[in-house]
Amino acid sequence: MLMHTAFLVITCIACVLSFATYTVRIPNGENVTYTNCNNEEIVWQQVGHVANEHIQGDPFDRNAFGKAFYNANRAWTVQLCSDDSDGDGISNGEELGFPSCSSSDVMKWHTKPESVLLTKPSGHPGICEPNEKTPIDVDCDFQNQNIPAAICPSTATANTAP
Ligand SMILES: [Ca+2]
Repeated sequence: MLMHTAFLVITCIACVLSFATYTVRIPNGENVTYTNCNNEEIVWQQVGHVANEHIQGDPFDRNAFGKAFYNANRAWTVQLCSDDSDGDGISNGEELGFPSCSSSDVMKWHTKPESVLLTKPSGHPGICEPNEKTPIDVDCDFQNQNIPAAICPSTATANTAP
């Protein structure tokens, strides 16, 4: 039992450390927030995951941005910057406050990050946040169905109605 508990503690510490490592691999990784249904702004440092120790859900489950980041070999790339992983009509770069997705800016960010002027993140790159740019055929409630913190009570009621 003691060995089992020790293993879980070590695994959990390793998990938190790896989240922290990935956070610094994307621009503004420590400054991303999400405004929930109750109009509360939540700091969301494990940007690629659907939850963390402060947000309900499975912290090992990746959101759309987390899956894209994983597929990009866990690196900030021109493609990852340009893509709109959560489908809400705003690119990952725009949501993270990255000035442009040009190869020169992405390269500068890797070699001399302080030389790239980031703005405040405008949204969360892994949560579909409906806005005027969201394509009409995108259903953010459907896109966010695996992200407990992004499911609003009214949506849950609507989904369970006969
Ligand atoms: Ca978003």
